[in-house]
Amino acid sequence: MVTTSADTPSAAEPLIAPTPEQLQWQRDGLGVFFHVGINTFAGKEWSDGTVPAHLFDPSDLDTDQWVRTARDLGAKYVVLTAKHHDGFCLWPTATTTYSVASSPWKGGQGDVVGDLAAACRRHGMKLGLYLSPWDRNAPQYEDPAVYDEFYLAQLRELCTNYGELFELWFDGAGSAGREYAWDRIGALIAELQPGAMVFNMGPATIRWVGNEDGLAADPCDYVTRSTDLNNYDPDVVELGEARYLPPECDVSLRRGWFWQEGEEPKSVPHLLEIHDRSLGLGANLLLNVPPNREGRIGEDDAARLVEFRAALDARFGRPVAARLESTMTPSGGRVRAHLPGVALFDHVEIAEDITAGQRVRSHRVLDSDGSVLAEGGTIGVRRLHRLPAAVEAAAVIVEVEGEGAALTAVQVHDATGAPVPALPEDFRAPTEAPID
Ligand code: FUL
Repeated sequence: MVTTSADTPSAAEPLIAPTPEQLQWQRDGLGVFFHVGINTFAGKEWSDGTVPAHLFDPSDLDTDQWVRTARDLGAKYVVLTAKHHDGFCLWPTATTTYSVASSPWKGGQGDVVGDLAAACRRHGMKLGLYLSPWDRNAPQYEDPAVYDEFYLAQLRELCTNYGELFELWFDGAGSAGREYAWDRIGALIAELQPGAMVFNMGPATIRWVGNEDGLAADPCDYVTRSTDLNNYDPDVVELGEARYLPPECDVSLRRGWFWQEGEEPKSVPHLLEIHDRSLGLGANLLLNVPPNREGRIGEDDAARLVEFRAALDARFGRPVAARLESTMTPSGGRVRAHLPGVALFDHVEIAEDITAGQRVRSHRVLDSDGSVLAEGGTIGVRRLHRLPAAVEAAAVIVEVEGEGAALTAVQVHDATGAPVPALPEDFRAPTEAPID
């Protein structure tokens, strides 16, 4: 059911355990999004399905370079726009001629999805695919029953021919008011890719965080009764029941999702802020790094990611892990985290045991004198606190509230010398639909 009233997450939600696949996906944390397609060559964010297929002609498409770039950033998975809203397919589908098979690239014999799947296998990277439900090229789109068959056939090709998929991305843009054959889509995924995470629509197992700035909020609840449909319509999808759907924060390295002339990668301080407010709040981060018209990650983007990785390593590359001594009560408790000795630190990272569900509702980090160093709501798979000033101590205390809660790890980081980033004034992505 779709309504336009947001559902506020409640502390009284039932305890729901993640599946092993959800838990793994949450632990993996960081993914890289690749938006590439006919729009890359048309210089558009959205196109309407009429841009001729012959424009798709990358001169040096190199999926190994994409995957190496993602791997070197620390990503555990990648997601490719196999088909965006324009309907152009990056694999030689039997369902339409609007695909790479009608392009001059590799003489019409190429398969971007296949190349990326092979590169992922070579580099130990997990693969996700985005298949836009909204299709502006397929004439069948006007007839839902016919389009459902067409879409299911496309999904079957992707779920059959490219090995194990880690994530299937169903983008709600353009789909306000439209119902798809979610029962059959769910059955097909259960048959062919039962381990894949399903993004935000139909038989979803993960959800969109609700903005395209890459930012989660506190509390970062894993159990919800509703999801936001897309960035352009106010629709909220009511699920009718509480479900375990951890959020994924998506954001582009550049202003647009597709590579566009003249755009620049976000600054390292901006990327660090995104890191702390997505992964650091217990959400996943899917950072879009769009291949250019050569079919490569451009040098400026690749260099920025290397700088970002170096900045992360400078902050979090030398963690000091604590030994935990817990005194728990049924409603929460107190964990004394003993460091191996006196340490200087300015970040504290905490992880909660979420195997049976997310339990911590609020928490405080104290020093041995009882002074509050940091406080917040949820902890979840990971929670990062940036302290206002560096602290020298041999232990910290974490007080938690939440029935049956338990912590699995506390570690501290010394980012001394690494400047604390500030979020740029103009950090927000445009929320209006891109102009064709
Ligand atoms: C949006 C789409 O309309 C954008 O083009 C992009 O694919 C983004 C990830 O999702 O809703």
